[in-house]
Amino acid sequence: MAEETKQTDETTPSPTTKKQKTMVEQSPDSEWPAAWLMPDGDCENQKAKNMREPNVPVTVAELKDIGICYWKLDASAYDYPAISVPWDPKDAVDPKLAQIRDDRGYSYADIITVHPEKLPSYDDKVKAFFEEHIHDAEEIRYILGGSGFFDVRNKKDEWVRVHIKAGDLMTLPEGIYHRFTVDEDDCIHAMRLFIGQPVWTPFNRPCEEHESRKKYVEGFLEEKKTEE
Ligand code: KMT
Ligand code: NI
Repeated sequence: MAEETKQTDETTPSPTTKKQKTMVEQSPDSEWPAAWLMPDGDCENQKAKNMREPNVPVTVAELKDIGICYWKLDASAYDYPAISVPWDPKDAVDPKLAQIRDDRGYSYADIITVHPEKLPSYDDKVKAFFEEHIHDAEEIRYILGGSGFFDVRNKKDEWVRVHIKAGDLMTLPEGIYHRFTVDEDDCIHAMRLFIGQPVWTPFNRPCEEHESRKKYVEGFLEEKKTEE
């Protein structure tokens, strides 16, 4: 009994620890970015909105159900470097960002500017970000300026397009199939956070046998057998 009631406040924070007491709550549904289903098949222009006709919005509940987390911050109230550089998350002046960092153990950050004049080999990079892939860690992006689309697969394996912009801090769970593109404004300024040493390696689909994929499928996609 004593074990179970022990205070956990002084343990190392971790996103997988359920009984955190002081976690920053995710933002209310009304603040989440717009999301919609993309048409089936390949898209001609990855930077266009690619909505279905008529549009099929995707709810926050559906996004949460596939493991996405979201916090709205005020990116314009603080200064961040404008170019691609490592950035020490310990330098977070924004108290909300600092708390999310501590809640979730984010120990590394850098800043990336995806823009034709600021990112070498821009077109190739934009194409590469758009390959469907997973990672063996959570993908954490805090958008400081500009905008873009994160596409994630829903439970029916359809593409859900999420339109992210300044102030959006979104996390994609380890093992989820996803891709990214700038929108037609061709500019996004983002902070990439990480727990420990960053490994951005993408594993392109198909990678059903990858441990991270198996863990994701088991945790998020397979029906739980405990209900009945
Ligand atoms: C990614 O993982 O696709 C990126 O880092 C793209 C730029 S950040 C929005
Ligand atoms: Ni990725």
